[in-house]
Amino acid sequence: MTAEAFQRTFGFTPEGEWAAPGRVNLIGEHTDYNDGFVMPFALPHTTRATVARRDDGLLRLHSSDDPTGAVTALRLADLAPGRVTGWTAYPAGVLWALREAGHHVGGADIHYDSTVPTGAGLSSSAALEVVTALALSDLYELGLERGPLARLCQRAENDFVGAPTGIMDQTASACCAEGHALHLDTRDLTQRQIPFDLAAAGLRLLVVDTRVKHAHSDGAYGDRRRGCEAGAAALGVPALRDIPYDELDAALRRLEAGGTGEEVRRLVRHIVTENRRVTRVAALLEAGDPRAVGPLLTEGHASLRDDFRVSCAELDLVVDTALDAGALGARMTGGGFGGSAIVLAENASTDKVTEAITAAFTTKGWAAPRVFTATPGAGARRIG
Ligand code: GAF
Repeated sequence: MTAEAFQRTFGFTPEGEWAAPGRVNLIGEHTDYNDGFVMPFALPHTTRATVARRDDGLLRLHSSDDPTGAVTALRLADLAPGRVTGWTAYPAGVLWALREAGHHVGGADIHYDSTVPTGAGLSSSAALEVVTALALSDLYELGLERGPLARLCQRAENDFVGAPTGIMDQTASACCAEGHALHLDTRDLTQRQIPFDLAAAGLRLLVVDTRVKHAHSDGAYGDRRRGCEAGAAALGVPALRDIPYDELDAALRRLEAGGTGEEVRRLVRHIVTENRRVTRVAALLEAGDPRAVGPLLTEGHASLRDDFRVSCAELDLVVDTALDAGALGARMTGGGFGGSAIVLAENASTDKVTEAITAAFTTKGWAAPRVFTATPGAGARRIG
């Protein structure tokens, strides 16, 4: 119980308890910083926060998952980008972003615990940000809507922590609904909740956490982002979202004729084809045909591997092995360079697929991946 852990840590009773989930992205990768479409769903795994307000301008943070067991105390007046490092930068960034946006937020004591796997590309940091923002919005009666709350958390991550991410993960954690995938237009933040009940169709979605995170991933994310922006600028559009699928070939020819290199042209092709895959997956799910989603997942992986170049040997091995073992489709999910892959499979073949993946990792001499079935859970909420 986090309330008991709060009591043990701070010596008094918290005012309430909140939860925010991690996410899996079904389709729409690296499209969110191109004003494009994404379709994540929330995991049942959550980060929980028990919270009490303080009136002395102090923020005290403690987490069951922090092996040091330390309570970090920060003065709100001292919060500034780059000044806080480690996991406490995420909640501190939320406090900073709230105050930057003009909200009257005082101090807080917060205890966290989490079942969201960390370093697995399943948005444990967004869950940490969103649960903090929701708790403070409720306690300080800020009345933040979920969309602006997600934006504020993105600001914390971009400007305080210094990671140039898009809006997908925070919106997924804040806005997803149980039993649904969230179709999000990252340009205007319009949302559609799409029923996503694979069990009813005799299917399962496996998450395969490779347990690797390659060191260059952070820098490579920024490189891809800059490459996409260069592509949009060369095409004279505000964002790659503005290149329709049926104009892709012409756009690529124009880029080549104008001297834009192959690397940027490949990034453009991924974003334009990926936006179309999101639209097609949404249509298939809405038409009640989830099996047909499989090949689009696999196509998305090939595009991320060959065009966007953010996959790695471990993710490719999961995808190839799952397909060989009879999966309907598979792809990496999240930013890439490690983290997790997803596998869509018939109920009856999930054991075979899981065993094949584990065996393939053993053959390579790699640690076994962690595999679980993902069901779409609820978005952030007050739980106590
Ligand atoms: C990471 C980022 F945080 C997201 O904004 C998104 O760009 C994703 O990578 C790739 O789709 O999770």
